[in-house]
Amino acid sequence: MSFNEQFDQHGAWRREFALRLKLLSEWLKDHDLLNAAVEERLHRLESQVRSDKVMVAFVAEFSRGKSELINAIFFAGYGRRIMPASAGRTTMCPTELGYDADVPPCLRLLPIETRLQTQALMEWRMVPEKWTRVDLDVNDPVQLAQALEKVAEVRYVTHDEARALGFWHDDVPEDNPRVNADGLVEVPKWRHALINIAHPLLKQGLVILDTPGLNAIGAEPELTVSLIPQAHAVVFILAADTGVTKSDLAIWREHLITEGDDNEARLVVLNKIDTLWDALSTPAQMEAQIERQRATSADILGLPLAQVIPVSAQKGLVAKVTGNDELLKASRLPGLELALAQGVMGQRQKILRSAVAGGIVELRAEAGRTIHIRRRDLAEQMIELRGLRGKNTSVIKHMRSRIEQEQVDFNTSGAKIHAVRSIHLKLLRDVFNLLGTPTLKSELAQLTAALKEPGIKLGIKKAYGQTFSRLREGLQKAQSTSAEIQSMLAGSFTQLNSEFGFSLQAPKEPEMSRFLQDLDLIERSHLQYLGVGNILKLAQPEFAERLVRALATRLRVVYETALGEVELWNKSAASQLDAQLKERRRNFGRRIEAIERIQQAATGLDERIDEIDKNERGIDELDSKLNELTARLVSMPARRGGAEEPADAATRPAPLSEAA
Ligand SMILES: Nc1nc2c(ncn2[C@@H]2O[C@H](COP(=O)(O)OP(=O)(O)OP(=O)(O)O)[C@@H](O)[C@H]2O)c(=O)[nH]1
Ligand SMILES: [Mg+2]
Repeated sequence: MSFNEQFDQHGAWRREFALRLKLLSEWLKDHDLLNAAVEERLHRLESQVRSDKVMVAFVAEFSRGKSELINAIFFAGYGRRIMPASAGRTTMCPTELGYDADVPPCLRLLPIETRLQTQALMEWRMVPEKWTRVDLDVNDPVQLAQALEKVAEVRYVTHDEARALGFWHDDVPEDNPRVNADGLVEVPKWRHALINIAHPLLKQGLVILDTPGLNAIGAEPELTVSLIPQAHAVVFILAADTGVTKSDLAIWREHLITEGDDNEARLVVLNKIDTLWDALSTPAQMEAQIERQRATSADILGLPLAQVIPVSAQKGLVAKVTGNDELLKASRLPGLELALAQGVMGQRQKILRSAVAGGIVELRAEAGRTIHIRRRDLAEQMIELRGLRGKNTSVIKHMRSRIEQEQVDFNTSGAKIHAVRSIHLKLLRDVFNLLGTPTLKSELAQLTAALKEPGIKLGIKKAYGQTFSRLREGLQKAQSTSAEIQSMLAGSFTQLNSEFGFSLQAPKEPEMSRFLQDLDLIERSHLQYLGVGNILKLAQPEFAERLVRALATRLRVVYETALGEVELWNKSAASQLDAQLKERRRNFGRRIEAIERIQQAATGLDERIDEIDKNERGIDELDSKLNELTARLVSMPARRGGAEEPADAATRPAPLSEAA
């Protein structure tokens, strides 16, 4: 299966999931099972699946064929070359291709001068008016390709300007860009490009990142510290004829290997194998040559052989455009697509599916609890009413006053429940503080100040280390406070359960270890970036600030996610209480109403018992329907599934209409 097919399939799965989730939510609403926690959970699942993005980054020295490979894999359908690809330096700025339904098809370009300001790239994304916009006509491949030529545009500036923009370093002259006859330095005209087109794969959440060669990557710290580390897959490209050169190795070290990472999501492409095709050699000789280059490259980069894939991007593109199957086979492009589809994408999809399955299980438990209370209430009423059989009016009257007394007692116990809530909220506020924006802001202000200190170059690791260890401490504190809240809740829930016959269950507190891991990864990418020569740039005004702002945008995402989980946890606990209180109040109402009817007519009792009997059966049906609807969401297989899922007719979900 090609990358495109695998992605299509994933898209189909997501659409089906969204539909089924909507049906489930309507069904829950119809049966009054939609409490705040369930609603929040549904909302999260929906947005998790809808907004799931998969970013594949193409990184390499200039002219290795990144853009050509993107054309060959994703855009051959346009019948021509779409991304500019030519000899020498072509792509001058990082270029992200994706799809956002709220924006018309366009190319947006952020001027390079924005680098003179401290805002992080992520922050510029929120300021659309600073970007130059070019509308794109997706039905006109010629216009499309012409417009995209802009990512190759350059400007000529003085040495001072080049220095200020971060492209000129007196201490590392070999990395400096070209100077023209007038003594002006060639720099990219744009800092970043965003292409928004409704390409079928992009519509399904694929984001492609094309990057420029060495110097230009180094000039944008966010590429190293944010964009590339966050990509779900990185394709690193070498030329088959040269193998791993010194500058290839520099890029690999600076951007692609992460200490402690298994580098599983890295694919190395040995491109341009057609340059080894030679009429005087036998196919076996050519094959042996390719295999040799492959083995050497894998060895130098420290990767398993299977992660190094030889292709010819250019011949692959030509073959697809002209429909030449033989050439396509010779280009070996399908082999790369397979590796991308099964390895990287397959992995990513598995993660999403298992996360979603976990959410569904929680949702089932939350909705199931309400069903459980209803069933218990019915059982109690049944006992109560059976006990009234054959009893005289005074017994019935007595029963009524007992229920009313119980109701009064229950209402006054509201104070106890209120007390539980308020202690809970107080502790929760501590957790919110630990994870809130002001805490993060003050930490990062300290780091900026430390980095700006003269002579920091040697102490930089320490400055980062201190900041990160404080951040870690904060997360650990949040974890222990959450554990405290959890055990407090568990205690008071047990008490309420025995006192009022509730079935409250304190939900497990969120696990902070995932966020601690995120911190590690972020710290590593920063240290790695600073470790490879870029430390010199710290001498530059604003560089430290820019770096910390890039750090802040990444950390913010981690903290917001953590905070979101704490909120969900809180909602789950609070809404359980609310739901049980509500059901109990309703139950009192029903019991009194039943007694009233019995008091009025002699036949009332048997009718009521029958009714409860019927209601109990209704509850059983409700429960099994809930099981069915949630189980279907969890076990929904991928059509013609990935290797791990069965996809035969028997396990395939029934048509959607049946679920209604
Ligand atoms: N023979 C041959 N040439 C290729 C192949 N892939 C790319 N090229 C050529 O190599 C040149 C560079 O390709 P690009 O796609 O522009 O390379 P890039 O890595 O994007 O380079 P920058 O944008 O400058 O960073 C172009 O002339 C391509 O046509 C290939 O498989 N075989
Ligand atoms: Mg390019």
